[in-house]
Amino acid sequence: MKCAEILLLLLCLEVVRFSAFASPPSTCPADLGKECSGSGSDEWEGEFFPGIPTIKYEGPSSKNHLAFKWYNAEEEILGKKMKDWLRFSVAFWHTFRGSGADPFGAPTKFWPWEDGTNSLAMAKRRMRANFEFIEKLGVGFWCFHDKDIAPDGKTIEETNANLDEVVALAKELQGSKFQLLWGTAQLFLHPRYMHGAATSSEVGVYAYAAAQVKKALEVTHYLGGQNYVFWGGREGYQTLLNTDMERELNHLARFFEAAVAYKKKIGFKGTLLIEPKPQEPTKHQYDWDAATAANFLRKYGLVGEFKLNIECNHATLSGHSCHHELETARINGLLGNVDANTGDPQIGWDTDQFLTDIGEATLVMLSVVRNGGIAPGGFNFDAKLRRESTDVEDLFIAHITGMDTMARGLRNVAKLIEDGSLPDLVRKRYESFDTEIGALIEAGKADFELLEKKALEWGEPKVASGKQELAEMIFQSAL
Ligand code: XLS
Ligand code: NI
Ligand code: NI
Repeated sequence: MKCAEILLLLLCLEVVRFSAFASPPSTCPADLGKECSGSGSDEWEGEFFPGIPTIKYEGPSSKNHLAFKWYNAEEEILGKKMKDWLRFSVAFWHTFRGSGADPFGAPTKFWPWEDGTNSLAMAKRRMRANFEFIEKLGVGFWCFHDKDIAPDGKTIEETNANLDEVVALAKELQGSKFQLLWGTAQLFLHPRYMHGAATSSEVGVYAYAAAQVKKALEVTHYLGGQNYVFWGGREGYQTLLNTDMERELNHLARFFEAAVAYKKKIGFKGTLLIEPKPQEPTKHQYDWDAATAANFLRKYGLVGEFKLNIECNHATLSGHSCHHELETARINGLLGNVDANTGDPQIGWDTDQFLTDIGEATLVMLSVVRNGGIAPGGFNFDAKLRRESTDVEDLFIAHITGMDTMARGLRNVAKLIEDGSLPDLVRKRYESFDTEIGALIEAGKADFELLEKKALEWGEPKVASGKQELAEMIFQSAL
């Protein structure tokens, strides 16, 4: 391979990693600190989405692709309005910065309001488009990374000033109608973060990341954010041969402690969330899965300060189901938010597709209902259009299907609860523990001598069928 070809290949590989975070055909990529100029004005004539009506609920028989068939925001299910169970949120980075680029191809999305720049004017225009979008879609929440919404300046001060300008507009557009589900700092695109941010081997990078998170916490607080997310984009390693894992994990914990202290200092009441992911972009990320993150929080005495943001696609990458990750978080009192997306069974990476599998959505909602809901968390659509989907209306269709799928999941859980045979089956499996000796075991009062006495008395125990197929039959009949 010639040198130029190798360079091109490397560049392409970069594009896939950041495709969700890069701007559409831009001469000035986000976060590279270049000076960018756009058309100079954030004005936009008329609507961003002309011809798209406010999306309404029309019921399962509707053939209108711009209507909800299952999601009826005000309808009460299991004692709560659907909108309060689901608390849907649009992810700014996918919906407004997703370019459609992949390792082998350039961006494909050229939204009419984009002018091809990463200017401040463009950032403001995009923010206006965001609020028109969520209003028409009937979603109450949005999420962002600092770098999605405002261009970098030449210095930290200039970057912060740009962010302040866009955030002031966002606050105005939010009004009292919309809420920020969560904010986060993007600590993975810029080359300075190539070894990680809080786990970088360079102290200057650690400090830079701290300055960035400090600012992101401030603007999240200013926007009334209900949560703040830490996804450790490059907090991990490529090889242990050059890595002091113990030292890096200690640094990560110190970083989180400092974030907790600063949150308290500024009076931010939102929940801090860690979003586990096993790998990609690094070979091994420290927040591998829910159990690993829970263990980390316990080791460093951070339980009580953090919860988890479970992303379904990350769950499958870690070799678990989303249901497993949600249950692990739930039983540890750590279920905070869901990044509602899914992967592809044949592609082993974070494809960030909208979740459209009704069975999967029902399993997700089983955990959420058992948890009594996830407020102040919600369902953030960390999902993007396929590269080949290039119509503006595709943005609506994707979200509508994602929302309808979760709504069907919720409706199915209500059916399962009403029917009662699945919880009954589970309860029956454990009923031998409802006995006197079972209660002693569960209370931690049955020692080995007592249990040996019982075993001698009872002899060979009878073991009942697990009834898996029956459980599957009951589950499936609710779909
Ligand atoms: C990437 C993550 C990211 C976080 C926010 O895989 O899902 O999008 O949700 O930084
Ligand atoms: Ni995510
Ligand atoms: Ni992800």
